[in-house]
Amino acid sequence: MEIVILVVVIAVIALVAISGLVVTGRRKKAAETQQPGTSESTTEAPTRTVEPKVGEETEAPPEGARRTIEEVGLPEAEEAEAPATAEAATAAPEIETPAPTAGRLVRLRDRLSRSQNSLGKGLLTLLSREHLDEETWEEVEDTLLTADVGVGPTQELVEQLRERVKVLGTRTPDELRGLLREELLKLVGTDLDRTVHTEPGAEAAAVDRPGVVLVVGVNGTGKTTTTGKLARVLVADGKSVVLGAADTFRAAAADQLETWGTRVGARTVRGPEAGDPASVAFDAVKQGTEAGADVVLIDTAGRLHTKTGLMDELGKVKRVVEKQGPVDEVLLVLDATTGQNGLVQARVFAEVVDITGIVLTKLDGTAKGGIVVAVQRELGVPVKLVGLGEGADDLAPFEPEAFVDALVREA
Ligand SMILES: Nc1nc2c(ncn2[C@@H]2O[C@H](COP(=O)(O)OP(=O)(O)O)[C@@H](O)[C@H]2O)c(=O)[nH]1
Ligand SMILES: [Mg+2]
Repeated sequence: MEIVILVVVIAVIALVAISGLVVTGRRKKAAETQQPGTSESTTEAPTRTVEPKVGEETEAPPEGARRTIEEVGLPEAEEAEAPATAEAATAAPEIETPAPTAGRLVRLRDRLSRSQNSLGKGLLTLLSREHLDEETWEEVEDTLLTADVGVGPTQELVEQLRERVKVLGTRTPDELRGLLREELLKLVGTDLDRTVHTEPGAEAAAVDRPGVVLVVGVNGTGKTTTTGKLARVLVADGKSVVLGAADTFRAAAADQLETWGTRVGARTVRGPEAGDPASVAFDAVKQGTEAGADVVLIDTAGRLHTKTGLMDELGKVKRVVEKQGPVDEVLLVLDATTGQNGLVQARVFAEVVDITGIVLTKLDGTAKGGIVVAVQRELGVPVKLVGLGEGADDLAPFEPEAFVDALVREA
């Protein structure tokens, strides 16, 4: 008898629970698309609710939370009713007009010379000494090394200067300035191709695809900022841009990129938090191609926690994108203030992907501009862009002459 009552009670409870699930189930449908599979098994749930915190460097994001390429298509319904579109209907977002890009480095050179002046001034002061003895040359060497020029290039420069100063005999400050300018320019290099390749390669004529740029680098170096600034540069040049938020490690990263995009009217393709970066990158290129965009810029996560993790992820992003066509430019973003550490990072990234250009950020906050020379030597890849501040238009094409002029110009 008691057993019968017990069975009846359990049955009633079960019925109530099931009907409750059905009702709320409908309401939760949208939410469930964001966390696929949470209802299929409760035993696995705890691993899925572990979400990465900002700045956390896990070796591998929780696999369970990842989506496949097909699944990424799902959130479209949510996107349709996203506040951004609703906003657009009520008040068109204000689209900014970025500053022209020509001659930016010259306009921003004050930022550069304020921090770099010590290098040029220091060298000129030393070279103006009446007697250039061994000790002075050592000081010249130290000055260059302190500015992160690197051992090899420093020795070359000192050798050249010694030779030319000897030939010069008497030295006027102007002569010295000219000489130093020439020699520094040789080190920086004037014949490298510093164009950021945002145009699709020749093969694209048949396929009609956008140019694809991949932005890589360690967290905090300025990747997202640079991607945003670059989008502005391209928009200012009359191009249509689609952004890919392949840093899926934290939602804030995609938001940050989207904010940059919205400001210039560029669309941002994003995926679920902790989703597969490669599928977001794939989607961005796909959507960019369908929309007939000129350029797709892909921002990535830079967790340099383990080299293998990075290799797997970044290598995969590139490979997956390449299923639709080549990547036209791989920009490595380096924080100029990190000095030698930046060079170590550069080396690791170069092993993972073929870097085609370097972006040196935060040159406004360091006197170690010599890193331009060192990193080019290290990777055999030119510095193409420099970041000179946090402002939206503080990204400049790297021009060797303007850079060296800023180093040696009279204060
Ligand atoms: N002063 C200065 N700050 C920069 C520059 N580029 C980026 N930043 C700042 O560096 C911080 C990290 O940038 P972010 O783009 O989020 O780095 P990410 O983690 O590589 O994507 C932000 O506070 C940026 O404003 C630059 O050229 N100069
Ligand atoms: Mg970022």
